[in-house]
Amino acid sequence: MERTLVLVKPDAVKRGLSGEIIARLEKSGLKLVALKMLQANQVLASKHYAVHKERPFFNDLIQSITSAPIAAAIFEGDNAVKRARVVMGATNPANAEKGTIRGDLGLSIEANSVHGSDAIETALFESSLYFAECEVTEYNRE
Ligand code: 3AN
Repeated sequence: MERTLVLVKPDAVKRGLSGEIIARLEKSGLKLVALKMLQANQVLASKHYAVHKERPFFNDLIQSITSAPIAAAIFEGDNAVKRARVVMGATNPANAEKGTIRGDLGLSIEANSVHGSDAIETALFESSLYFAECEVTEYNRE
């Protein structure tokens, strides 16, 4: 069974959209198996975004993800990585379709409300940054 890591980013937490974003993913049929709020520090954020280290926007990315709390979640389901990204929409809200999280709620490419893992291996790595194994639950969704 596939899992993916989702982060409700600071811009969305601050606008009171954590519940709505998690609800949209649940309503898509994905099963919520882990959930917490935290404020990421530099070390955690740098590990998460290490792949973007050479990009010009790296420092801004670290600054923004650590600027306020995030809501971290793991969703499970067949094809969870891809399905979560479809619900989220394109990275840049300007290109994201209406009806997607970023299309409806995203403010800009920096403040795009939500992060979702982009591959199964990335999801495993990112999930391990935010959750201990004992924090990931098992139950039958009805
Ligand atoms: P996604 O999160 O959709 O997989 P990535 O991995 O390409 O997108 O980018 C990671 C994050 O970096 C994005 N969520 C976005 O907030 C930020 N980002 C991506 N491209 C840019 C850019 N050109 N300028 C500023 N921030 C960017």
